Amino acid sequence: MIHEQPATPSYFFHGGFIDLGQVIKGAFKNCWEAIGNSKDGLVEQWGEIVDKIRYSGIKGIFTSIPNIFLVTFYLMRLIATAAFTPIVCFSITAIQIALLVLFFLLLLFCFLFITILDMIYCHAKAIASHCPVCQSKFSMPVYICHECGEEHDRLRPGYYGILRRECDCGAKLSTTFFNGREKLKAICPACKGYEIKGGGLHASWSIPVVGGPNSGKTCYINMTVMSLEKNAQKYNLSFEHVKTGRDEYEQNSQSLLKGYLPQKTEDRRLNYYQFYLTPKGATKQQVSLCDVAGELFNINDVSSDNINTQLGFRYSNAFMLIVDPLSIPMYREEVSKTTDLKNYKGSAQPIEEMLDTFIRTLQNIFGATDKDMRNTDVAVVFTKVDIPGLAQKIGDSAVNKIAPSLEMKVRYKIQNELCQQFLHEYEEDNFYNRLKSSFKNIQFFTCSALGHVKNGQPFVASNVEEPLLWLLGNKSSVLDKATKKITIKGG
Ligand SMILES: Nc1nc2c(ncn2[C@@H]2O[C@H](COP(=O)(O)OP(=O)(O)OP(=O)(O)O)[C@@H](O)[C@H]2O)c(=O)[nH]1
Ligand SMILES: [Mg+2]
Ligand SMILES: [Zn+2]
Ligand SMILES: [Zn+2]
Repeated sequence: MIHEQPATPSYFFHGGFIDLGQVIKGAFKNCWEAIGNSKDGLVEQWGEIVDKIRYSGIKGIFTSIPNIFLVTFYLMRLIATAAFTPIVCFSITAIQIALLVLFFLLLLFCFLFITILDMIYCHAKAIASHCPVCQSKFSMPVYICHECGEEHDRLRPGYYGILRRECDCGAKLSTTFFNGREKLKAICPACKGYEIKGGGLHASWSIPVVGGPNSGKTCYINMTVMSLEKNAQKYNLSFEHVKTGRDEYEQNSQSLLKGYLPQKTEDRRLNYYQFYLTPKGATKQQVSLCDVAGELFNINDVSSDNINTQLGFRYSNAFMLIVDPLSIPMYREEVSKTTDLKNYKGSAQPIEEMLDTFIRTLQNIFGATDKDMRNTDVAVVFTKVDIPGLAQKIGDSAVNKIAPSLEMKVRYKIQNELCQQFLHEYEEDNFYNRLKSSFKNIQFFTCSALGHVKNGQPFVASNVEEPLLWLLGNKSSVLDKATKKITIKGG
C-alpha cells in the first residue's frame, strides 16, 4: 500500500504508464484514419460514376473515366491500408512498447538496486536514533522540506521517486543517504518534538544505568563522559557531546572538576546523556547513557512516573547495573568499624530489591522474553572502590595479584570470580544467582567515579570507561575494533 506523501508521484510509476497508453492509442488512431479516408474516397468516386451514367448514359461512361481511375486508386489504397497499415502500425507500436518496457525494466532494476542498497546500508551500519524526549527508537526520522517545511515521514526510494522526490512545493529532496538525505532537518517521528542530529545518519546505542538512590549513578555517568571527552583522541576516537537540552552534563562536569558533587537526581524520567564516540572514518556512533532517580527501582514505588512508564528500558541495547558496595549490609557494617562512611553516602536500598524491580519491569511490563533477557549484555559495576581496602578485595590490585598478565579474557574471568566471591562472602548470593539466571552475558567491573570523598580537590575517576566500552564493543562492530585495544587494564 502506498502511504500518501506531500510529493508528486514519480514519472516512472505514474506518468510513464499513461504515456505507454497514449502511444498505443495514437498509433491505432492513425491506422483507422487511413482506412476511413480510403473508404470515404472510394464511396464518393463510385457515387459520381453512378450519377454520371444515370444522367448521361453511354456518354457518362467516358466522362467518368477519371473517376474510374480514382475508384481503382482508392480501392487499392483501401486494400493496402486494411491489409498492411495495421501490420506496420502494430510493428511500430510493438517496437515503441518494447523500448518503453525495456526502459521501465531498466528503471525498475535501478529502483530495486537502490532500495536494496539503501536497506543493506542502513542495516549494516545499524542506523537508528534514540529520542531523549519521548524515549522511542526508530531508524527513519521525519524529514522536513527545506523550502516549505512540509513533513515527509517516509523519505526513501519508492512511488514518489527513486533517488529524489519532488515535494508539493517543487523542491527536490534526496531519498537516500548516498545522495544527501541526512542534510535535511530530521525530527523524531513519535513525538515530533526533538530534532535528530546529523539527519539521523548514525548508529545509536542506548544504555540505561540502573541502581538504587545514592548508589553513584550520576557521578559515574558524568565522570565517564568527562573521561571519554578527555581521552577519546588518545584512543583514535572522536568525541562530541550532543546538546539535547535534557541532561545536566555541563553543570555537573563543571562542579565535579572543582570538587563539588552533583545534585541528587530528582527526575523520574530517563535522562539521556548523549554523545558521539566514533572511530576515524566510520559511521557516527551515538551513545546514550540514561540516568534516573534511584527511587525508580524501589519495589513499593507507586508514583505516576514509576518505572513502568519509562519506555527507554524497552528500546535499550544493553544495561549497566551500578552496585554500591555500601548497600551490602554485612560489608557496610564491617567497613564502618575502620572507616567513617558518612562521606561515601552509602545507598540504603538492598541490591537484590533493585535488581528484582528492574527484571520484573523488563519481563512483565515490557514483555522481554527469556530469550531477550539471555541475549542482553549487562555490565555490573561496583563503584566507590576508593573505600579503603576494597581495591585489594575486588579492584585492580586484586586482579593484578592473581593475573598480572595483560590477557584481557583472563583478567575479565578473574574479575568475575572476585566479585562473585565478594557477594558470597557478604551474603548476597541471591543477588548473584538472580543475575546469572536472568542474563547470560554478564561482566563484573570495579571503578571509582570520584577517586576520593569530597575534600575540596577535583575528583579523579579510575576505570570508569571500561564497562561502557565493553558494552559498546559487544553491540557495535566498528567500536569493537576500536575498543579492543583500550579495554585492557595496566598490569
Ligand atoms: N568516595 C566515593 N563516593 C562516591 C562515588 N560515587 C558516588 N559517591 C558518593 O555517593 C553519592 C551519591 O552519588 P550519586 O551519583 O549522586 O548517586 P545516584 O545513584 O545518582 O543517586 P540518585 O540520584 O539519588 O539516584 C555522591 O554524592 C558521593 O558522595 C565514588 O566513586 N567514590
Ligand atoms: Mg543521580
Ligand atoms: Zn516543500
Ligand atoms: Zn521523540
